[in-house]
Amino acid sequence: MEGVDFALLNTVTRPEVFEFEGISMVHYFTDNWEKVQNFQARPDDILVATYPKAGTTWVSYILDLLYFGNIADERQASMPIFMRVPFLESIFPGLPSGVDLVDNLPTTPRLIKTHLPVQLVPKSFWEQNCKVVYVARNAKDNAVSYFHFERMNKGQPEPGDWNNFLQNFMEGKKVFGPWYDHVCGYWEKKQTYSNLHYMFFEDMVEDSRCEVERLCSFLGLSTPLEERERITECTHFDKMKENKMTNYSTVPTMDFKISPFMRKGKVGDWKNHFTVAQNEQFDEHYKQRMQNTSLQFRTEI
Ligand code: PPS
Repeated sequence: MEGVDFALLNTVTRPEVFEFEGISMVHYFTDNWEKVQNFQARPDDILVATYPKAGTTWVSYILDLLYFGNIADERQASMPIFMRVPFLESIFPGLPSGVDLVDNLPTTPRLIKTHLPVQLVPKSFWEQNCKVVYVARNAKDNAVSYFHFERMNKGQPEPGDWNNFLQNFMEGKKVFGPWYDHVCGYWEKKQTYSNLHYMFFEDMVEDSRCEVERLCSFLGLSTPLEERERITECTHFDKMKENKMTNYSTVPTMDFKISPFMRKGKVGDWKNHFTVAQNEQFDEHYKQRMQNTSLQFRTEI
């Protein structure tokens, strides 16, 4: 992989969590802060924003194929998704920073990933009226996926055991802050910023064909039906799990023996993790945290 120093990337160690700009963060997402905040977006940039583990990679790959699927070069075969859709605020040893990757993207539009909560997104995205695709996932499955990701990824803080993780998740102490504020923040933004397309992971699992069509309509693309069908197939969980360019198997900080990046891709896996007591406590807390929003999630389909 061009621009990647695997020996250095292998030196990544589990970071400590600290309070930063009002949310929990680790230094891999704050060390480049000035450049991130001063990032100059272009009007045709497309921002894929999510809370971690909500379906970022899935939607990033759909967008990549919609825009660049027909380019007959080595890109699809040799450039992993995290290089094609750079993670703006990231700065890991051995990898170019997200900002540098975006600045060196050879293609237009630039597809850019962020996990920043809405209030920390660099201002230029709003000033340039960029299109923003936000993907949200129900809190219970999102928490389970995040827990397994922290277990397998040295670039993440120690998750503790499941109960410990869940308490921290509810208290908003996970990296990128409280899930509740993240999903509600973008939902509020959508009310005044019309270039924001709000999607749900559950809708994608239920009917990804329809979600691809909605994405095209938001993006103003007239992608033919056969091409949309092909993209829907290529981005199926099983295909993406097999595909080295989308399954993160090239990233040495991740230990797939502990848990693969493409783990289950399901709605409702939380039922295999939450005890009855945890579920009751979570539901009660959720009601309070989400009482002032019209945003609704499905925890099963
Ligand atoms: S990250 O690290 O924040 O960018 O992770 P992210 O891509 O947002 O989320 C990873 C979870 O999304 C699932 N996934 C999919 N599910 C269904 N279909 C497809 N095509 C797909 N691609 C990714 C992935 O398996 C993770 O969820 P879990 O529940 O852990 O399996």
